[in-house]
Amino acid sequence: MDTEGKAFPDRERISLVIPVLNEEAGLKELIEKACPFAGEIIVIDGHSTDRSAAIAGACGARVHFDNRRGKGDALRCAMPLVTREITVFMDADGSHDPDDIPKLVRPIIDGTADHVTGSRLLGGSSELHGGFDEFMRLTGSSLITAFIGRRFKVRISDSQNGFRAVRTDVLRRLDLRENITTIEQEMIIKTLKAGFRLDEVPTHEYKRKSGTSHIRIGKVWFRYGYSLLKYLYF
Ligand SMILES: Nc1nc2c(ncn2[C@@H]2O[C@H](COP(=O)(O)OP(=O)(O)OP(=O)(O)O)[C@@H](O)[C@H]2O)c(=O)[nH]1
Ligand SMILES: [Mg+2]
Repeated sequence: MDTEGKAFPDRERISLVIPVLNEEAGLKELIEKACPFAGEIIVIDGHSTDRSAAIAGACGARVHFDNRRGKGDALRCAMPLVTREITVFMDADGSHDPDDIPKLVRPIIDGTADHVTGSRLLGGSSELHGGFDEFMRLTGSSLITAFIGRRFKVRISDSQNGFRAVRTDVLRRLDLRENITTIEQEMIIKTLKAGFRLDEVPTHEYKRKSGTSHIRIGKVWFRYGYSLLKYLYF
C-alpha cells in the first residue's frame, strides 16, 4: 500500500469495508485508489469463484469470508473486525468512487453526524434510470425512503445506497440482522430509531464497471417491504 505523500489526513481513523462477490476485474484498481483514504481495508469475500480474494490480499487488504447468506451478512461479518473509529462501506463494482470518502466522513469528523449516507438522488446515478428495471428500482427505493422520512419526520433522499460512513461504536449498537441488501435500509431506520444523527452527502453512482448485479428484484421485493414494516413499526 504505497500512499506516500498523498494520504488523507484522517486516514488512520477510517476502516474501509468492501463486500466482494466475483469482482476480480476492477478490484486491484479500486483498492489502490482507496488506500490513501483508509487506515485499514477489510474485504469480505462471498466465496468468490474468481480471483477476487487473492487480488484483495495481494493489494494489502485484510480478507475474510462471509457465511454465504448475502451482502448484509458480509457487512455484519466485518463489524467485529474493524479497528478504527469510523467505518466506511463501499461496493466493489466500481459504482462508488473512493475520492468521495473525505466528503462522506466529513460530518462525522466535524462531530455533526453519527451516520452519513451517500445520496444518489443528490449526486446523480448512472444506474438508476434509463430502462424499465431501473424505473422500478428508483420507484421502489423512493417509496421506501418516503416511508422512512414520514415515520421519523426527516427529509432524506436515499435509503438504499451502499456507500456510507458510520461511527464504529454507533454501528455496533444498531443490532443489525438483515442478510441481504435490505441491511442498507435497516441501518438507516435503526440509526433514526435510536436517536443517532443521520446526514446525507451527494455522491455519484457510476455504472457497474464489469460483471453482473447480484440483485434480483423479482425475488426480493417482498423482503424489502417486510423488513421496512418490521423495523419501522415494531
Ligand atoms: N461478500 C459478499 N459480497 C456481496 C454479496 N452480494 C453482493 N456482494 C457485493 O456487494 C456489492 C454490491 O453488490 P451489487 O450486485 O453491485 O448490488 P447493488 O450495487 O446493490 O446493485 P446494482 O445496482 O445492480 O449493482 C458488490 O461489491 C458485490 O460484489 C455476497 O453475498 N457476499
Ligand atoms: Mg452495484
